Amino acid sequence: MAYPKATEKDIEFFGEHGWIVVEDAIDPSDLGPLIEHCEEILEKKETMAFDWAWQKGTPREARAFKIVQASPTRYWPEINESPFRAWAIDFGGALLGQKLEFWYDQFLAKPPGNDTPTYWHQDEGYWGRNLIDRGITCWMPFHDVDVANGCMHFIDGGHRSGVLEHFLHEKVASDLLYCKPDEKNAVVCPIKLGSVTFHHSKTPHMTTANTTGEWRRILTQHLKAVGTKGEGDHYPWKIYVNQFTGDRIVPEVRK
Ligand SMILES: O=C(O)CCC(=O)C(=O)O
Repeated sequence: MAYPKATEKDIEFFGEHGWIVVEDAIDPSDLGPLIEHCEEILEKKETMAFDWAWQKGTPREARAFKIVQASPTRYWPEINESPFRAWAIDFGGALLGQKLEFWYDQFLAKPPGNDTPTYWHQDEGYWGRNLIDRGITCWMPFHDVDVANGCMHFIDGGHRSGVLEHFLHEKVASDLLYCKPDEKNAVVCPIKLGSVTFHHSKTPHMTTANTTGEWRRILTQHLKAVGTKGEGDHYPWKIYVNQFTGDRIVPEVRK
């Protein structure tokens, strides 16, 4: 199947709302190798992944992996050659009106019966001011998603209201952040396998817990304007937690 081109209507919608659902964008048969690699991450999560919701008071070796977090392309760079990668860069670039490059990806998986949402946040809250209006994320599930297993929610138009204050969660030992947007403009985006969402780096978003009996598995592709430095010039709430070493690092330049 041919991957779609962004239409004028798509570009206009994204500019106004800061997010978009693209239905039937991805040929599910192109996901095979990625899904197999991510199965391996799940099997070896203790050594290959972080727990993005690592609870304080739980030793590193006993992490519950409420949100499995790993970057598959760092382990298998050939994922860069997948059709969904080139497509996301092109489509995302048209939406943002900037030439983009792939930055990094994240496999994010929530176990069956998981009680942990990915709280409201803005990607720029994690990335810092280097990325101001220069980033976009393509969120791609490996199966159908809805509120019951952790689909995407956005604050409609929230990319136009600046970066909100973010907070570290008092019960969480990882770098997980949250902000408190006005939820009256929240939109819920249940989507089918093959569909994706894109969101602007300033759009507040969250995903619900996975209350079903199956793993919730998705890939984020984070894209940035060509030539933009990586993350940096951080906000005061930013920390790094290296779960392979256990190091908790506060960046030097935070203001
Ligand atoms: O899928 C999730 O749980 C969260 C994804 C996310 O926050 C993102 O795509 O930026």
